[in-house]
Amino acid sequence: MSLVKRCRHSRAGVVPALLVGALALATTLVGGPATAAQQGTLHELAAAQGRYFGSATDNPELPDAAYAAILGSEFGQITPGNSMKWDTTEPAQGRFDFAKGDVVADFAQQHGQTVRGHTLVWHSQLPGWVGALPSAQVEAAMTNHITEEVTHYRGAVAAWDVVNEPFNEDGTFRTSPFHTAMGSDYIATALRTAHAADPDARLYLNDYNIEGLGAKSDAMYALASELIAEGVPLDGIGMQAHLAVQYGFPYQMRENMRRFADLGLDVAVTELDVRMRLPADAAKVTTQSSYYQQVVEACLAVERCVGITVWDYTDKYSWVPGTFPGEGAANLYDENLAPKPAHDAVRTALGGGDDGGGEDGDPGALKVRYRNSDGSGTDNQIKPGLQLVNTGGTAVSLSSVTVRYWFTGDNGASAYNSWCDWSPIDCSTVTHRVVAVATPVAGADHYLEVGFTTGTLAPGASTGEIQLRLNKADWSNFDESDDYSHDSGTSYADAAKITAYVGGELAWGIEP
Ligand code: 9MR
Repeated sequence: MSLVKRCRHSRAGVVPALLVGALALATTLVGGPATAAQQGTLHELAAAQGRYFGSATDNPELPDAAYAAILGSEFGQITPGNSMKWDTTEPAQGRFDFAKGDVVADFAQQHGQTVRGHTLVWHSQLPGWVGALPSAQVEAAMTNHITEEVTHYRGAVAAWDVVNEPFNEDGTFRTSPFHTAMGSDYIATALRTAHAADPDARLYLNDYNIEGLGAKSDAMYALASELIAEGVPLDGIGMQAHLAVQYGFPYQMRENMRRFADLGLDVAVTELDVRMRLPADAAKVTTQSSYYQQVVEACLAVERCVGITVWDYTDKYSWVPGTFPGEGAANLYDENLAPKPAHDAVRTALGGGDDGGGEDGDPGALKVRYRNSDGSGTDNQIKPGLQLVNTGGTAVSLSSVTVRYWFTGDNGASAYNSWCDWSPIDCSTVTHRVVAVATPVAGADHYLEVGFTTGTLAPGASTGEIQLRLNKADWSNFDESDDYSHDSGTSYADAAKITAYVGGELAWGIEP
């Protein structure tokens, strides 16, 4: 391993205090909240709040230069998704192989990041030889494995998930070769062994579905209380937080974190992602953003919550589609590495400005072009043709964009229908609905809201024409002449009275 132990490089905006042990201590790591709020990376924003913001990564992803650039700059902590697990590090008894884990640790060192080691003792990704051992030999194999791995990464790994996923959903202990051989004592033994190998590493128990109050987190709470009472070296609880929009937000996450903190433990969100059934739509994307935001808010509300790690930052390398067929879109960046609305929600929750896609604090450089495709301004339909153009230098994730065409309903029914008739980006990716303006103004008591379920607009690119149409449910006529966004031009031109938003923030045009 080429790591220079206990010595890390700093990078712009992060002082060298991002050292071993800083996971627990992270206090003022950047110049000041005002600067961070303007321009900070996710990690710098988190660091200004005394937290870290990290991502999982995996060896096959690191040669992807665009991916690695964001991983190395936006995040202050990384977790190897697979390469420190037992099947990789000790595939045959006594034969240790840390080559892949070292690649991740070296990446972290080069980018001034801390490492969460994942994971020492787990029933899964366990090489066959462990399960085949006679019970009487399992404890020695486990303690040897922990000692070798933790010693190897002394000074390079700040915190370890010593035991991963010890519980069943009902709070009973999960069966594993370790539990079979030692009963639940294997957990204390594992923690003591890890502590002996690296007294400076922060030692965690990590599990999923323990984010909210419930039977499983109660079991973790009881175990943690017991271990503390017995003087077992336990520093923190890792809450994986693999959430899904269709299952709701964990019940009272903040309270749950707080009760562990009240035991004197650190809490970390270790594997955050928020999946959904595909295809994504505006409602799911909004729910997802809100879940990400609520996790950040919960962590910031509990002093002992030391940081948040997302389980990789991009849909490009998510574990979700492979495990839950038909689900995905779980991460902060899309498959083209463009930030999604959830990214903006996290930034905002961390106290930063919503940058609407990562462009220097700007909500996004977009413009709307419009032509009137309606031969009559007094019939029962309104037919705007729209084009969205990226005028900036950074890709914009279309799922973070909405557009509003403002008009008046001219009495008649209050219910509307809207249609996308044709677009080269495919109408199935275009969402549209008519929304009543809460406080109507001249020229606008409604707007047609257009959104996108997917897609990325590269710098300079246009969506091409999106042919839209709307009518009242009673098919009564409009008088379009006084509509705020209406223009009689039948060729495409920039339209300042049609507004566009990135991550909910005005990015183009003037509202009525
Ligand atoms: O991200 C990991 C994925 O690449 C592996 O195929 C998978 C195998 O179990 O493990 C994934 O990571 C898991 C983590 O180690 C523990 N919590 C659940 C994670 C997602 O499955």
